[in-house]
Amino acid sequence: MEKTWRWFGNKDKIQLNMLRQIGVEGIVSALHDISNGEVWPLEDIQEYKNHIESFGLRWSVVESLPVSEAIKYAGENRDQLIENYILSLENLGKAGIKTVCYNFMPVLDWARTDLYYQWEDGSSSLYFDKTKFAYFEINILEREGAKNEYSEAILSKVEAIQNTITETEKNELIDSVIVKTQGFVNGNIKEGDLNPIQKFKNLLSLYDGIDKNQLRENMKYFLEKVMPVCEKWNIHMCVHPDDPPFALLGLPRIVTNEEDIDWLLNAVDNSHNGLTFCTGSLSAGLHNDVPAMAKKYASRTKFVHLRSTNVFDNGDFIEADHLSGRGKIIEVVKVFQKENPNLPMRVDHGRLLADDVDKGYNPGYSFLGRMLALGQIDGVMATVNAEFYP
Ligand code: DNO
Repeated sequence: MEKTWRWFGNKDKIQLNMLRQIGVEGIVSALHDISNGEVWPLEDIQEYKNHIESFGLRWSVVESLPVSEAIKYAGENRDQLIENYILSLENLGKAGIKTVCYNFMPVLDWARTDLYYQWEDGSSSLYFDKTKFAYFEINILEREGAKNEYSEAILSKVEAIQNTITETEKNELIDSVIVKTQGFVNGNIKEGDLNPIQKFKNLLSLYDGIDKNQLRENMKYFLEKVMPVCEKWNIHMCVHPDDPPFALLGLPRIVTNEEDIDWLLNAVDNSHNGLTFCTGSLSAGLHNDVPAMAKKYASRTKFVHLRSTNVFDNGDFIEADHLSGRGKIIEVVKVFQKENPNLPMRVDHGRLLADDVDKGYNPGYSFLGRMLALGQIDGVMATVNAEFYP
């Protein structure tokens, strides 16, 4: 697979000249300064692409061209927003960029409660603490009905948190769940936004009355509209699985398991309607057998994210070392190296290691942590290649 790296543009603390030295071939990026819903102008795309190429790299994948909330909940202006999306795709096509990653998760792009969960060796990683998340939605968001979705055991722990949590810890939790993990991926809430909780509640209310079937219909509507421009320019739309792949905050989730993926690939049965196969997101659902899914969806997979997780009995999950855990990356690499050795792949989420600390990297996007993972996966790919393509 092509070794790619997610880069957040010139504001990224990791600069392009650092990447070729560690074996990176392609860049995964987006025009992060353009607001969600606006058209990406051809000149801006071209300029960004030239900049990447001047470092001997290529712009392999767009991640993400964000799907505006109103497209997902079918707001009044959805056709205009889809029209803008099509124009952005047209411009990407003209510039020769053919792989576009996006997601169809309502409100929250991805969810973690801890950004610096300490490992025994002093490094840290992202973590999803189910009890803290329950506390967030029950006591901070005060979401109606949230309590009914948790077991007695969790509810009593939530009460214990309520009795001991400090104001600082509370703000940190809000920041982790809806601010720090969202802004840098063009999510709904950014650092510096006033009253993020109220803003978040307003966003949630946009989905009142929208169930799983309705969200599926909205996704189908969107995909059917964008397929013609994708066919024209041979662009692959690659939906990212929901992270984590289970229901949260009472919102519908529609890319969580085989049944969902079968539905979406069949609903718009066009090879340009493809998948971002994210071993990390899928592995956080105990219902998913990741290597089996890789085999099943190999031909519709157009982009790969490699990371892994371990899920605990209490419902928490941690980002595992890339070669261990439920992601079963070694097996997955075998599947994709056989199917399509040119597939763009990026290592996803690394730990914060050694000198990474205090560099101010975006959560999950450390330098040394990802570099270590890329080295590990490079080794796996070389071993698999030696077997398959001697
Ligand atoms: C987080 C990422 C997500 C992902 C988008 C794709 O690290 O996995 O932000 O890029 O959901 O649209």
